[in-house]
Amino acid sequence: MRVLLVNPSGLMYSRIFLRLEPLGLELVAEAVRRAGHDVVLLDLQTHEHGDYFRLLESWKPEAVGFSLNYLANVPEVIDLAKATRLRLPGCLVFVGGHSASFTVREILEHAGGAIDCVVRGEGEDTAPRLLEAAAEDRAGLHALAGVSTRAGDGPAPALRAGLDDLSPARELLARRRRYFIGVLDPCASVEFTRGCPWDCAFCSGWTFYGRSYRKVSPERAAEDLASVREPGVFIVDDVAFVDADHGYAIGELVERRGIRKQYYLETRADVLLRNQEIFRYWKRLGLRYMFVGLEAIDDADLRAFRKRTTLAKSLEALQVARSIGLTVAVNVIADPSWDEQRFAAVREWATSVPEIVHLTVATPYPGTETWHTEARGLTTRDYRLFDVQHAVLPTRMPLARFYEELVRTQQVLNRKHLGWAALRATLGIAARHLAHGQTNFVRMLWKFDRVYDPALLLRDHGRACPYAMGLPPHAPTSKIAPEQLYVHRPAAPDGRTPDHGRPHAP
Ligand code: B12
Ligand code: SF4
Repeated sequence: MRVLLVNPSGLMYSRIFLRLEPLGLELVAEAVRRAGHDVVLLDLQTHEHGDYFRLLESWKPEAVGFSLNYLANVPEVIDLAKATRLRLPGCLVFVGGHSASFTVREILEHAGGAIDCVVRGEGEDTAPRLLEAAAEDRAGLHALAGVSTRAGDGPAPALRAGLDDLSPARELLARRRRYFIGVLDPCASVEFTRGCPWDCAFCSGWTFYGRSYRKVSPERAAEDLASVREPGVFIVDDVAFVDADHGYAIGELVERRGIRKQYYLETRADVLLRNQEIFRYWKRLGLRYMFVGLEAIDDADLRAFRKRTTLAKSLEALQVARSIGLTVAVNVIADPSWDEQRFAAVREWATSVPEIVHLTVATPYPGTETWHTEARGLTTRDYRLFDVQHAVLPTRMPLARFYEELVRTQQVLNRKHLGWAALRATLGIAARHLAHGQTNFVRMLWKFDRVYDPALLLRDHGRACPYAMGLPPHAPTSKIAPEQLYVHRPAAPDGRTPDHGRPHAP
């Protein structure tokens, strides 16, 4: 079959700080290719919708699969699916990815028949099975594990037996030089582990994988790194180096093979504190930048998020990162209940520390616990606003004021780390990038004010809402059994995945 796999456009965040390759979709592409299909991969972060339609016209794919990791991309994907159905009525249209797995019924409903099915959970095993089954009988697809159609839901998908058998089909992506994160320009992505053993209330990282945590073997991880051509590498793991021994085992192979890269990773403050030495070791191997999900600068908020750490630990972790010589970006979650004083306190703190402080807005997402406790208070059901930059819950201050304070606080980051200040600090690096024709980093330095603008944020709320998100099926509750949120279910003691069907019906 001719199979076209598509990643949707970038969101607000990726208009400035980063743009990264769709690693999950590349893995699905490799699995589909191995099953004998012709695969084309198109990333709309680096291409236009016009390129997509031209491909439909010229290549006439028999199947199109969209990746939907981000909720804010739902309307775009639904509209593309509808346009695809009109142009190629017989084409199999399917959708997979993180957010798609938590909004199955809504997506199928909005598409009104333009999407044949949604793949829930990991796509590497399910997508080839789906294509094989679709060639025989499209009416029975909902019998497949991890597949949902308008006719029903197949059983819960099994977790993949291992993560070592596939390498991402990186070479299928054109315009790879457009992927970057900060000064790592260009930058590729790699995966060392999958899943997260914690259970933060606002996060769906753990519910997607049924709170499982799996490792790529050190040999496979090193092999993948060796095959990467870019000098920068983003490690996509939710929490890097939870298992220090695993990190050492990969690192030793990286050393032995003489692999030299610059790395960016994300981790938790408590993991950094507990496993300091592994971070020091990777600094020697090229680790430069680290993102720490601080989330709050007081203990009450940390408890509310069930972050299972304290502010003292977070601040100590920042000290450790500084002592290792790493550049650290942290995230703080702005709550809609914040007033001027609270924003001012965060501004003061952000100005006083050397770290890059990002501010995102508390957003209940399907698949999280907060979705079940807070979704009823939503002020909008427009998917496009669920990008952690917009306020989707009632704000204590008038919304316009909230955005003014939010952007004013985000401006600290702009003042400290972007514009001329950043250019002066990175003159050598910037000159080298430009000499190699890499302009992503230098261009990002002056984009802040065009993207982060209170008036633009407010204006987005006034747009007509093309598709309204569904709400949780029951009354708000303070507690929901985690298993009800899982897409993948942990294996039963006998090693089999329980066959329960989809986690929660809308
Ligand atoms: C790495 C990462 C990023 C990276 C790069 C992501 C990228 N290029 O795709 C960066 C740092 C850029 C990023 C940014 C953001 N992220 Co992010 N990110 C992640 C993270 C940690 C891992 C994603 C990943 O690469 N996983 C590894 C690959 C192998 O898995 P995968 O992509 O999920 O793909 C598998 C399946 O989903 C499925 N699949 C995927 N696509 C398809 C397509 C088809 C057809 C099929 C069949 C299957 C399929 O099969 C794949 C293989 O098993 C996830 C959390 C998580 N654990 O999923 C959050 C996550 C996806 N991000 C999230 C958020 C909120 C953001 C931001 C909005 C944050 C912000 N501060 O603004 C931005 C938006 C960026 C944008 N799109 O423009 C949320 C999404 C919430 C939501 N429901 O929308 C998540 C779930 C984190 C969370 N804790 O809640 N992110
Ligand atoms: S926020 Fe981070 S630590 Fe918490 S569950 Fe999500 S991925 Fe894990």
